Amino acid sequence: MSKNLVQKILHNHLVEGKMEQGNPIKIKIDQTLTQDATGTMAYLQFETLGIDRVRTDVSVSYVDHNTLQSGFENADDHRYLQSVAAKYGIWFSKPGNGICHQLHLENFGIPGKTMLGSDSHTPTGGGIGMIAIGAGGLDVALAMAGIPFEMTMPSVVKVHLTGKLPDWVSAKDVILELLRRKSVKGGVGKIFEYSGPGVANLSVPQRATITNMGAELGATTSIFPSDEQTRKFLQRMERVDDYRPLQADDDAQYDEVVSIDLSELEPMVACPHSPDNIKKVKDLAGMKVNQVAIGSCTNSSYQDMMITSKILEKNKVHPDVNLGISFGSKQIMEQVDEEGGLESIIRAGARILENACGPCIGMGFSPPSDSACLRTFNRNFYGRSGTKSAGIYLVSPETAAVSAIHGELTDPREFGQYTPIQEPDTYSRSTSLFLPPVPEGTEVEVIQGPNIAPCPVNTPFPDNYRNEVLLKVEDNITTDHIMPAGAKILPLRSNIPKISEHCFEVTDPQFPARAKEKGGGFIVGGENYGQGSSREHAALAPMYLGIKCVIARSFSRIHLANLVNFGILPLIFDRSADYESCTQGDVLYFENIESQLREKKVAIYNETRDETYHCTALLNEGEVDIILAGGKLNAMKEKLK
Ligand code: MIC
Ligand code: SF4
Repeated sequence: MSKNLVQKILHNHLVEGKMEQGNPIKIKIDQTLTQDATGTMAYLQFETLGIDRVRTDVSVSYVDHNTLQSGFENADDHRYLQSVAAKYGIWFSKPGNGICHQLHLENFGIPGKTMLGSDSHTPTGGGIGMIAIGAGGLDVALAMAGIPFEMTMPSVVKVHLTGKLPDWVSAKDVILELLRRKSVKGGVGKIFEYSGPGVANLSVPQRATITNMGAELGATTSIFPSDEQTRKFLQRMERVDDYRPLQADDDAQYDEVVSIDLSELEPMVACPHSPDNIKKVKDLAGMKVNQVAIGSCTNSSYQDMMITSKILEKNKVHPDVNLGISFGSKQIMEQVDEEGGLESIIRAGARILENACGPCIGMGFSPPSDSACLRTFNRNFYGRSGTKSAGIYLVSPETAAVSAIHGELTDPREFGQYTPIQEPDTYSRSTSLFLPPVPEGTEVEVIQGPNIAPCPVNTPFPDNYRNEVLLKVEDNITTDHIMPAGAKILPLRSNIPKISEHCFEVTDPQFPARAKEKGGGFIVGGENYGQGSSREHAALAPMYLGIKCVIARSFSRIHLANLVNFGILPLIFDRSADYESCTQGDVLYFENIESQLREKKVAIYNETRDETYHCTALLNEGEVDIILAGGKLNAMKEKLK
């Protein structure tokens, strides 16, 4: 039977289950990726599994999120990560080397392989023809131990590309157009597979920009075929042996088709505070801009940086603008320098930031109050930049650089002659900040500093439970609302008791105190609850504060899995009216949870309003066992017994 590309790769990796949409399947994972902000918890959990060495083809631990080291906390995390990597046969990428997704694409990505990463933008690997999926740290820890990854078989959307991008229109504009059409929840339960004659006109880094930001659609992942562009990319990286061509069969079937004519696209902008709040740049042109940031895992490739450099050449950054540039990798920085591009950037008055996530996760470079800030990043959630009153606008590097010169949002097509960027035949391979796995059998001591607390474990789920609704929130609540990041909170990622004090800080700073006073309780959420990052801290912190159940109108994929992993019951209201009626402070009650969960239906009684809410538990048998055991680690230990 003919297959699409997703089906081909999943079929090659299928361990259990039937590949029919909505079915639970288990797949073999070839590669894993972690970053420092999720990595410490992932490795603490991995260590409890008692495995001597990772059981993947390749596992890489990157340090890119928290590189400020404003106290001992991060430096200790990095030392712990380095020692764990050495002990268990994992590659280690030192701080300063670059951003995990860009680095992985350049150094490890292989068409046709599967990858699980403890970061929601892991689908960047889809740019090189991988099935690359973001997940919580625990799932990545299990994958490193060789345990297949379980997921619900997604539907496959064909994105049929025709035409060629016009000058000044960028890969970023392709994904912004898709976000305009589909919204931040339009991709939940789906994989986006790109095809059509337009694909050949996009380079691997351009494709990676598109698959990276597929995460903003809520998609499980996105993927491009592997073709001549892929071969050229791998050749430039001196890895041509990793190339293999991969295409869908001609008569492959899809669940849905979307068509985009690249030649009709225009420069786009995602307005505050959501990546799907899309307008055309020309319709907002003239808006005063105070800060511009170019970089992040979405737009920090050689092409992105060189076009920035060409635009800045012989120009000056506007006096009212601060322009910050972060290169995706040390290799890209060196290559841009070799081509003379760094000089133009520096002379124009840009600030060169570290090769790391930096401002994308609020690690410095926060914009001023009430300002408008252009960023080539992927997320503009409320408060994420560190300045609640600032408006973050997501744009392409072309739009960002031209606007930085003008001091106002400018359609880059007005800039003049477009200089196409030619990639070098080979990159000056820069690998000095990569530490390869040490040979098996080498004695390595794992060093754990005082900020690194053990990962807390939940208690078995109660059969009957009565407590208050501690918080009710609206639609599209992000993990940045639930467990904010930024320079003050991120250093606490290895310490759940401490970081829990900041849970829901953006929405309701009293939440942690209230949760402690009431001994836990319920959270009520709207649609797409927990969208955004893969951070399992958004489940771990509520768990630590005693939350037993989140009842929402719908959930994002990764957060739902993280809630289950840590023994918090996710339930979906059957009727929207019940969400409307249920109020913060109401007392809720359920009983006989095990038998109700086995039926996938749970009745919640609201004592305060004398109402019964009928809810659905989207959990398979294995997941019910996990909830009842108080989380995945407990359930695994039960099984091992
Ligand atoms: C993000 O972009 O939100 C992050 C920070 O990279 C997160 C991971 C984290 O919170 O550590 C993600 O995307 O998963
Ligand atoms: Fe880093 Fe931002 Fe990419 Fe997350 S989205 S991995 S914070 S650059």
